[in-house]
Amino acid sequence: ALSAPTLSNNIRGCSVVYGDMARLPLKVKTFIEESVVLCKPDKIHIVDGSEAENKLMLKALKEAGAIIPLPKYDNCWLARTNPADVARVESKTFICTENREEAICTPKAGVQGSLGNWISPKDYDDAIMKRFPGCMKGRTMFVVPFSMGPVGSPLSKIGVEITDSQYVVCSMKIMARMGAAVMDEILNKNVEFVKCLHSVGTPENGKIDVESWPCDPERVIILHKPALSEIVSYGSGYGGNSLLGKKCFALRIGSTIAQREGWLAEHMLILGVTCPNGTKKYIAAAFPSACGKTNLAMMTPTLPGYKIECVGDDIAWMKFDSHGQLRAINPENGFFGVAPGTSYETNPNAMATIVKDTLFTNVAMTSDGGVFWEGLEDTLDKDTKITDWLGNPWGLGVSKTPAAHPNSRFCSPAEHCPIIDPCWEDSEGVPISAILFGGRRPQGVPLVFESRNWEHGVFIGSAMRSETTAAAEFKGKMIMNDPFAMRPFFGYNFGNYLKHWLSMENRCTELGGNMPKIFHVNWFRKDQNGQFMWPGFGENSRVLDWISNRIDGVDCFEETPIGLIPSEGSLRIENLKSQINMKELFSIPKDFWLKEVADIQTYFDNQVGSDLPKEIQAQLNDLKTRVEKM
Ligand code: GTP
Ligand code: SPV
Ligand code: MN
Repeated sequence: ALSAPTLSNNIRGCSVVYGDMARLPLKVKTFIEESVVLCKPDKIHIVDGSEAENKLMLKALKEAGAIIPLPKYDNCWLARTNPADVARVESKTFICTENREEAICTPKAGVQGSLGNWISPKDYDDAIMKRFPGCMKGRTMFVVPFSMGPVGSPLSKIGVEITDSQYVVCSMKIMARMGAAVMDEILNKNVEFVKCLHSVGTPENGKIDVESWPCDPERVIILHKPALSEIVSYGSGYGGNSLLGKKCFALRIGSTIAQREGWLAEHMLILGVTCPNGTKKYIAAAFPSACGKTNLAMMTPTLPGYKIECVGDDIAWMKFDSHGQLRAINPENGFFGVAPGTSYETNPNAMATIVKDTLFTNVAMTSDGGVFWEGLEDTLDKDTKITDWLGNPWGLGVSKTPAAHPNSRFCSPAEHCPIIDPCWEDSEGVPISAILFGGRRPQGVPLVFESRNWEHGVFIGSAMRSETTAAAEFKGKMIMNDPFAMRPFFGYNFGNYLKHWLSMENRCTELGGNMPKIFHVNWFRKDQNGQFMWPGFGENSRVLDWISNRIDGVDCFEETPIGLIPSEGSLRIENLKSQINMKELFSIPKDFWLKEVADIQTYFDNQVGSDLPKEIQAQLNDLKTRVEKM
């Protein structure tokens, strides 16, 4: 049942139209008071996370034309954003510290830094005062208590997001544990929480371009102040900009907490792989945005006898336990996955997940009340009409523009995934045996190679590069450095982040544990005709098979200058649907790697400078020597 409306209650003269004032922890009340004074909302709604409340909010969103029902499925909805608000905005994302060096590396003179943006405390305050005063006039302010990680788990962390977007509230219900149980946790245990303030904003001229999706793209800004555990986000309603538990908290603020407390907050999927002999291992993998984490995490293996189970598809919090075993939790509660490319062939488990309780954003719609995007062409029959993500009629083979935005997403509860791991909510986390790095490398980089040791593995993470995708604001395809797939998400100086990663080895050894092995994978190598050389998706189980053997210490590798690759015949390629040129797929062209080494050196010199740990420079020097000897 709904809690009784508490109309007599108000906070700083603003009436609380929903929620229990009596159960409000003092610190939360203070946060609401400050936000009310600043944003001047009409009303306050304290979110309890109940199903009844969720229904009311979805109904209100539907009546406002902000979401469209998808009657083909069960409780599924489509939101169309303002076309100017479709992805994260790295260039407008800032970390605020007293000293610049705490937050970012010092780039070489005359070079634009690309490892995060720093903002001074004064400019931080100014940025807020230029945007927030009165920004919620005419709107309701929602107060969303949420937990990253299961409520009450020792590894979990709590946040309170204040937002003027019902879309955000409904998405947060899927993506995080939220509501009254979390508020009680704050009240009863007096725990600290991350203060998250979000407004979709109001443009300076007061004119909202797209009534159903208010935002202020001109003045969008995403601010983080780790010292005060504070996040302030203005002007965008889109995923990573507005669901503040995700990238802002679990990665940016999270990485600063992790550094302080001696653990790792990473942009990684977590999967369990069971081998034909019944043994099970867990693997974490960092690939840049839209480079295959969700797909690997939910993979249907083609190799007989293998089983994959999903713990998480985007974020891992990892910590060594008292025995020196690295353990990981997925702090999230749902998937905010890339829609295009998801299909019954590539990811049947995702397809089964998204037909219930899912909030889609910027996908295309079918005339029978379903969804459509690039990759689902086979599901269409002749009479189905399609409306593209902008709301215009769209014809297969006729229209020149994509039906769905390339960064369109599904937002679904993790518990609906048919292969969700039985241990996915275990509070102690799952034991991690290997860490994978990877990216979109059309040239030069083999399907898989293993690092020589931990330090070499950390170097491989630091030198990661990948073709840009639609997940960020960059236009056109170019190869960009994306160390640890964390470039947009570092909460502190990348040089110190590397030192933190290097320090993990001592931490583990002192506890008597074994370090996980580190690998690099590349599903995206292309041949001379621009075709992918490796079929990917379920066939990636063949790579996991080799990795699993390596974890078990099987002697199935060959040394190369860049690391260990499968020895002849050790990567199982039987029964592949198409012929693979294994020689090409694993070739390590000397010219390419000489240039790669030079490019990495330039990158380190330009972007990391004196913050680069000497161990990492030494690894690059060694690689250079080995490649030169080829
Ligand atoms: P974020 O949610 O942005 O962090 O992305 P992600 O890393 O989870 O990416 P996701 O798995 O959603 O994949 C993004 C795109 O890569 C989709 O269009 C997929 O179809 C494509 N993709 C994923 N795995 C493979 C693969 O093994 N081979 C090929 N060729 N494409 C893949
Ligand atoms: C990513 O871009 O890495 C995502 C989507 O996972 S968003 O939450 O929008 O950042
Ligand atoms: Mn991501």
